[in-house]
Parts: sequence; C-alpha cells; structure tokens
Amino acid sequence: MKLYSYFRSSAAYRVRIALNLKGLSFDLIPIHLTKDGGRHKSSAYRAVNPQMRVPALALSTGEVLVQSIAIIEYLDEVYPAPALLPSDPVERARVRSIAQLIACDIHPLNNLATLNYLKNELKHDQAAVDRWYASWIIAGFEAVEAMIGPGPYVFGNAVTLADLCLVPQVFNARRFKIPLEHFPKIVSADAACAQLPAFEKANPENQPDAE
Ligand SMILES: N[C@@H](CCC(=O)N[C@@H](CS)C(=O)NCC(=O)O)C(=O)O
Repeated sequence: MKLYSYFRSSAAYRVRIALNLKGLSFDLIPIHLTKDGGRHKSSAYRAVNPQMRVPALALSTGEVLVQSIAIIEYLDEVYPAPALLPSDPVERARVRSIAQLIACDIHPLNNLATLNYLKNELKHDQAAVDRWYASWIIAGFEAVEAMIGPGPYVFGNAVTLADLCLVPQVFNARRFKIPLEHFPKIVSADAACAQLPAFEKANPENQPDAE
C-alpha cells in the first residue's frame, strides 16, 4: 500500500496510526501542502485524489481510497485485529460520535484551506485567525471532555477510532498553543496513547518529511 501523507496533516496522522496499530507496512509518499503553492494542487496529485487533500491510500490493487475515516473503517474491516470499533452497537455509535465531532465539526474549520481563505480572501489578520482556530478547538474539546470516560483511552481499556481522531487534534491544539488544563480526560487519553509504539511512530515529528 502507498499512503499519500503530509507530516502535519491530522487526517493523514489518523491513518498512519491505524496502519501501525494493524501492523501493516506501507510506502509513505509525502505531499507537501505549502511548497510550490501546495503540491496537493498539482495535476499529478489531482489524478490520485480529485479533492486534492491528504490522505489517500493506494491499495496493492491500484484502487485509491480517500477520506481518513473511510480509509480507517476499510482497514478495520479488512484487517480486523486489533478492532478499532467496539462490537456493541451503542458503544460503536459513541466511538463514532467522538470521531465525527473531531473530524467533521472541529477539523474542517481549522483546516489549511479554511485558514487561508480567512487570511487571503476575507483579509483577516493572523490574530483573528488564531482566535478563530482556538474557538473551534475549545468548543469541540469542551464537548469531548464531557462525553468521554475516565480512561486510560477515550473509551476505556481499548484504543478505538476515537483515539485515532483525538490524538492528532491534541497535537494541533498544542502546536497552536491552546491551553489544555480544562481538559484533563483528553490530556490523559492522549498521554496513554503516546505510550504506544503505533502512535509514536505516526507522530508528525517522526515522519520522513518532518521539518
Ligand atoms: N475529511 C478529510 C479531510 C482531509 C483534509 O482536509 N486534509 C488536509 C490536511 S489535514 C488537506 O489536505 N488540506 C489541504 C488544503 O487545505 O488545501 C479526511 O478526513 O481525510
């Protein structure tokens, strides 16, 4: 398999964790999101993913999957161990609700394209963009903190899709210096995940394209 990735992309980070947890080897193809005006906008990459975003996962059959959650659920179906979704339907829905809260309600508002639009099209200054960024993280994390269990991971003793979404979002929050002291359960789940080699290996700082 080939993973089109960018070291700082939190959506690609989710997929890197899933591949590592499942012990799958893959070739990492870095797609720089800012050099040359964004290499994800090249015609070569557009042929891989018409949405021109990372991640994309090219399977050994040549088929290409996009959208991190769809990719992770595909991996979970084809390589079921360790399971990333609980078998109980209510628990599964709870795991997916945290994953979607992060992937659908926080991340798109803070994505590179959104931040660039605020700056370049709407002419907001960096301070206003930073306020925008922080406000969506904080609103989202307040909900996550209220919804998750005492740990060690987001939903108890097993790592789930929810952890795969939370850890990259915490990494981003720290990068943008968002105070996390009001989110002790989030910080503790993130710390528990950090102990696992699959998460450590997927960390942006440990990627071949890290800067
Ligand atoms: N919902 C998508 C989000 C993908 C996405 O937005 N990726 C970002 C990096 S985290 C990207 O490629 N951004 C390029 C841009 O904003 O122009 C997923 O989960 O895969």
